[in-house]
Amino acid sequence: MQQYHDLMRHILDQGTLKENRTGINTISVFGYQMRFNLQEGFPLVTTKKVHLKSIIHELLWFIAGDTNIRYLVENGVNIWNEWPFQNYLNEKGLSNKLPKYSDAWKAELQNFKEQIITDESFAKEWGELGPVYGRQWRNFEGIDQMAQLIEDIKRNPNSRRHIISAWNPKDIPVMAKSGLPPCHTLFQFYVADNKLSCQLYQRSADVFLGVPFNIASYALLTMMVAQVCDLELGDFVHTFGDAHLYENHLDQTKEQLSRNFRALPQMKINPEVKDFFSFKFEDFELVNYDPHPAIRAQVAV
Ligand code: DHF
Ligand code: TMP
Repeated sequence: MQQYHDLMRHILDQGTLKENRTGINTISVFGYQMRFNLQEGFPLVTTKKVHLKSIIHELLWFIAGDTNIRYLVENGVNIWNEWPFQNYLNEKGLSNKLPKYSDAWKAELQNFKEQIITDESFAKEWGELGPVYGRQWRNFEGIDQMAQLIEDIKRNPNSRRHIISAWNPKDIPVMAKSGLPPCHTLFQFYVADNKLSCQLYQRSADVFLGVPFNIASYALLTMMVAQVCDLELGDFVHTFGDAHLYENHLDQTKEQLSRNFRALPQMKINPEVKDFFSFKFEDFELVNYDPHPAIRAQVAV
């Protein structure tokens, strides 16, 4: 995880102060690349505890083509709640009455989550993030990019066209309403020496909160594709546009940088699964993960 720490240090040393739509400023750099050899272990950050369960469920949710937070909330994954909740407060005219993170706001969020789980029509109306990742991966203007990609890798591994784009210009204004235009924008697979590599272009990266999730998610996706295509593991290459640290994450970042690395864990995937769309949560097991304690930080909505 040296590379992740190098990125945080690089931003602290070289970053420029920048304003953005969230109201919390960042220090930011433009253009950066990391590379993880997936044979060296599963690249899950060890200098703070990262909640892998959320990452696995989120990835399975993308792959299923789902864009409603209901599946996530049902499975105890709360990483996407605040965007539809904010939209709900705005539409109901409540956003001024409930200051963010106040006790009343927290109680209303709890109530919102319960309604998402118990009331299907409420979930349909308020839990939808719009045409985000799941939709674009599985149904980009009618194209199932994910299914085509798996077939193409099997049939023509040497192709230089193994690409999935979540960036659909027509849908960007709709996504901006209840969710976010995709941060992990485009990814490409590459086969050489019977090994599968993946490169992600991430246009915008919250390096303290989002990036540990993004690395683990794409590492896992690469392992799943490799398994169903009978390939060995190569590299995950992570390329960034605007890579930033929010100002309210700087103390946490310095705390994390003061910690020592630990050995990477291993990810075990049920070897029986040969159909990409049949993976279930129970097919994944992380072993030997011994991280430092979690470090809390607030996400900029
Ligand atoms: N907006 C911003 N500003 N940053 C993000 O990283 C981000 N990520 C999104 C959506 N919008 C975003 C989706 N992914 C957390 C991690 C990833 C994520 C959203 C939120 C997060 O809050 N992680 C905490 C708690 C994890 C948990 O409860 O499972 C963490 O400490 O890692
Ligand atoms: P933006 O749309 O204004 O760029 O804001 C998106 C923020 O969310 C930005 O800080 C990047 C962050 N983010 C990640 O780092 N990883 C993710 O997977 C997602 C969805 C968002």
